[in-house]
Amino acid sequence: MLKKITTVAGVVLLSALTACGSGGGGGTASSGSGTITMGFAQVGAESGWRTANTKSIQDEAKAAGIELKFSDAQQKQENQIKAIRSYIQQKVSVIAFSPVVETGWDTVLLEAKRANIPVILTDRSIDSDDTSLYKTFLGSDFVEEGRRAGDWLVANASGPTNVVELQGTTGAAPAIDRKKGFEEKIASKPDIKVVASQTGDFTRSGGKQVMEAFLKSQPKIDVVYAHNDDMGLGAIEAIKAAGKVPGKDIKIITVDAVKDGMQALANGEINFIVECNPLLGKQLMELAKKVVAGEEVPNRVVTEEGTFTQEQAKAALPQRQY
Ligand code: GZL
Repeated sequence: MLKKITTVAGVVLLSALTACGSGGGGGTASSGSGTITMGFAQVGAESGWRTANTKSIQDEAKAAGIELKFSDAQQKQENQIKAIRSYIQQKVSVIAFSPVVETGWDTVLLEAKRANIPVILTDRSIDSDDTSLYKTFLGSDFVEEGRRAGDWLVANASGPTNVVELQGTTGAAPAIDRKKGFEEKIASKPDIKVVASQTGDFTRSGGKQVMEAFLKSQPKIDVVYAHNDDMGLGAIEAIKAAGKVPGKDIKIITVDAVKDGMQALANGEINFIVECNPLLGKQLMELAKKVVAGEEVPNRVVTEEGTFTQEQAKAALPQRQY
């Protein structure tokens, strides 16, 4: 009995000591075997882009030998904050997350800082005056993505052009910035007007519901500008149900370039896609190793991405990873 209890106690004690021994004060905490542990708080699983982003992070953590603790917040900020607090308590080596919205992070990130656990922002950034709360931000330039969408429309619109906009999640950096970049560019052509703009929350169902309402309320719609492919694909369903031809009667511009979006582009139902690269995993793990080792990293790491026309989509589809 004693041996058994000792063994059990021994195991508990050993694992506790291992955890405590390596985790004292966080920061360089690891699983005890020198392995880096990363706590990742993901936004959710709202879109094809997010699915590809999650796979990239999980695959690249494995490839890098980083022990990944992963959570899905179902697009709720309070769930991301809970996950970050849990990672702090577990004394992970590093925390990474994609902030679902730009604001409301200072308190929990201060807790991570006081626990000496470095934080990396990935995909989306935060709007905070205190840039000491995170080591770096790895992700796209969403304003530039909006500009690219606006540039295409300015080059391809003729005469009065009514645009309806399907915005991403309210308060999210990509929604705020893609709107900003697009408006900056179409301002050069007063004939182009955004006659309606509403959030579809980056989901296919959200895009479909909002587009159904726009089709009922707007006498003339020439273009849909959707902040991601999934909302654009939902809009296609609504446009077809209204007896119109997507890509012809109503032109569609989206952002992401995930496989379903690229297929619709190749089929002529979408007219132009601005790429937003979700494959951030490899860069994230390289940054994490540097940050845990106390090495300097750039404040900002911008991902490479392009744009696609219908012809370019046909050529690119066979090689697309996501
Ligand atoms: C952009 C990312 C956005 C995608 C959407 O980096 O945050 O969130 O464009 C996703 O598809 O839902």
